[in-house]
Amino acid sequence: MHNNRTTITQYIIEEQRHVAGATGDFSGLLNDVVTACKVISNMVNHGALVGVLGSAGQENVQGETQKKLDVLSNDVFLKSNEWAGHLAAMASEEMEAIYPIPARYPRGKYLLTFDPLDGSSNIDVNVSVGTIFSILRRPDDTAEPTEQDFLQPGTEQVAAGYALYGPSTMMVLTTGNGVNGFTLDQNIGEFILTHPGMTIPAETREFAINASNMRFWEPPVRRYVDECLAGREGERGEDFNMRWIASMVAEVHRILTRGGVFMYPMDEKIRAKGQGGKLRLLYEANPMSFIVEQAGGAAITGRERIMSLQPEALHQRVPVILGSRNEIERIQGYHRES
Ligand code: AHM
Ligand code: MG
Repeated sequence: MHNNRTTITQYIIEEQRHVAGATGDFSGLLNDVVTACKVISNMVNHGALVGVLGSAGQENVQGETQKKLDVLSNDVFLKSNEWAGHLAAMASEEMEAIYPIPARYPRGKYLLTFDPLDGSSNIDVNVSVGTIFSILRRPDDTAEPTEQDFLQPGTEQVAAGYALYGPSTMMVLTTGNGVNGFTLDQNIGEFILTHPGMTIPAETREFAINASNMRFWEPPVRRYVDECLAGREGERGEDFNMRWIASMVAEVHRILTRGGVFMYPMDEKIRAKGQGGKLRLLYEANPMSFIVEQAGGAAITGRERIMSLQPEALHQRVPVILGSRNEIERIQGYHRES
């Protein structure tokens, strides 16, 4: 029975065969990333179980456990990906500075950025979390890797993906040739291709936004959401459904599965903090935009395409509005009119 199933390893190697001049470096790197996600999946299951069962002193222990899981996941990613010689450096949402590959290992031509445990505030309530990653080519093979090397627009990404630690653990991947989804078979410890050629329906009647920020929203976002909420009686003439998981990986996965719109837009509260948005360009916005666009959707800041932005800093934050193409075009139109 297993012979009829495509494992992620097999998929990665077969993909590589279509790339002229491929050396196996990229396949090796993706395999290491997959291994890291399997280890994190295992840790998350264990951590959530401890959290759910804890009673006395739950808050303290939970607080520490959660923090520990963020740090542990980060460490797993570093350790899994530093040794093989495919990378020159890594950058993570959890680390202030970039992580050049230590001198005891060979250095390769790729750069890896990641958010090791996105939505980690959901851990203590046993709701889905995920890992997001992106692979870039190193612009200059000779010099010591620098932060500047990572400041490439999203259009330069070689691959991006996420692992979703939900009721089942899934890995969703793009190498710029569509989007494929894999489910972890816990019995054999392998991701199996279960969702080939994932596409986002262009039409949707479902949106996701943290509505507690409504009073801070800018007019175009308010206009869009007001119309959705007006439903059948309003301008759209149809009822809309709403979801908010507070776990971007789970939201994007839902959109890849049945369509929808996800928004973490610019608002007055974010602006007052002097930030450019809530979500990080290099670890969250760009990889998710690459996946969403490859699945036929769209991803914008409001006015601009996210993947066209020239990053200015490693931890830069941007507004994110992504999902079903027709709705995103409508929201972009509202921004242009305002
Ligand atoms: P994190 O990287 O610190 O986990 O934050 C990112 C998460 C996203 O997954 C999610 O969309 C968002 O933060 C939720 O924010 P909020 O709690 O404001 O609704
Ligand atoms: Mg995050």
